[in-house]
Amino acid sequence: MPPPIILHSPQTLLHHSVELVGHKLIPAHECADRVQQILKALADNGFAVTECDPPTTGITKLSIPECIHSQPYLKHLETIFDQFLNSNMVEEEGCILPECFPHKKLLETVHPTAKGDIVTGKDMGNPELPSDPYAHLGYYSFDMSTGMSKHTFKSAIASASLAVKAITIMTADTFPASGAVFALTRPPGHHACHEIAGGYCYINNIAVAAEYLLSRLKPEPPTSSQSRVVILDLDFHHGNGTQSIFYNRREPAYVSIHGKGEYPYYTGFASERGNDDGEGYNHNLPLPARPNSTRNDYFGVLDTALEIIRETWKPEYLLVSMGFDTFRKDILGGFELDIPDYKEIGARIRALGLPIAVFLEGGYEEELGSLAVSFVQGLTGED
Ligand code: OKP
Ligand code: ZN
Repeated sequence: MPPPIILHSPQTLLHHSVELVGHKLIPAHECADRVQQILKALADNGFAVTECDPPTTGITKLSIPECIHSQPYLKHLETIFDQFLNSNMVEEEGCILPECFPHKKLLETVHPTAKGDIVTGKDMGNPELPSDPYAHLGYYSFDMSTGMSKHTFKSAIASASLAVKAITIMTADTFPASGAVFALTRPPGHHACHEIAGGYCYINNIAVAAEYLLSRLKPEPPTSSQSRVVILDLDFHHGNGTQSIFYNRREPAYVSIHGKGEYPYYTGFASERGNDDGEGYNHNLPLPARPNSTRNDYFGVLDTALEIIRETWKPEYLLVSMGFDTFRKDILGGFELDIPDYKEIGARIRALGLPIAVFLEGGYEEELGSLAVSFVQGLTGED
């Protein structure tokens, strides 16, 4: 198999942020250097990378459907930093963080029907939103790790555009039947809900990609228990955003392996199986973080996930949220996985024999480049 087509856009490097750890404000672990490390390691190992910049006009310009992110949310992402800047609430080079969130329990007495939780991703009732920029920032985010700076929106759009580009490539007639494409999406996406940013994520890249892919398939719905598109989420953290966006739908189906009881804490339980048409099409496989699970445990759970995909959902396409924060040394996560294990993961995914599009999520250690190379070698079928 030829190596995966690897996609990168320089505009994804513009975003920078800070995060609150305990009582300290530090540069965000999610930084541009992550992609630089991956690019360097790929180049050192002879893998070619295709550079693309997002088209700003014309029919190829990115359009994000309402079912993925609401228009008011996207407008917020586009304008909030400049609102702070114009009110002298931040400097040009600075970064803004939320102050106050519309917590479910703040709203339930006045909005009894409010379902403001990140499990379902449903709107937080409908409180009147004051014009104060802080009211907007808290309304549209769920944590203190998702600050915004001057070019955050531009990078998020470039990232989602790469994701769409990956689908265009994967669905081309010339694409090999079990080939792969790997989009170096940054900022990541899997925590971003319909109207909430969080976990370093602003636009849900894989959700935008999945919706675009489905819109290109013939409208005929599959029979029986099939789902033509499956999302496999291998980041250490549960992809609450992806889950919530598709929770009521059969396509795409969602399966995730993630640290049990870890960030984002309130989602990712095995009991979350999907609703309505989506019932049974959401599958969470939580696994205790290291040192409370072994490498063998991990590969056992991976095989379970692959079996569900192969035997139950029988998709035509596989989309992968790939986080390298499952690495044993990762600062924000970790299972007992070492560098060569990513090659094995790549090989097992490839063995499904499906066209595969991979999207970068987390991974925060200095070995990130080696982890990505190992994974790409596995996808390529190198031994
Ligand atoms: C994003 B992804 C310190 C804790 C950091 C955010 C973790 C986000 C992970 N402030 N919390 O899934 O890799
Ligand atoms: Zn993660």
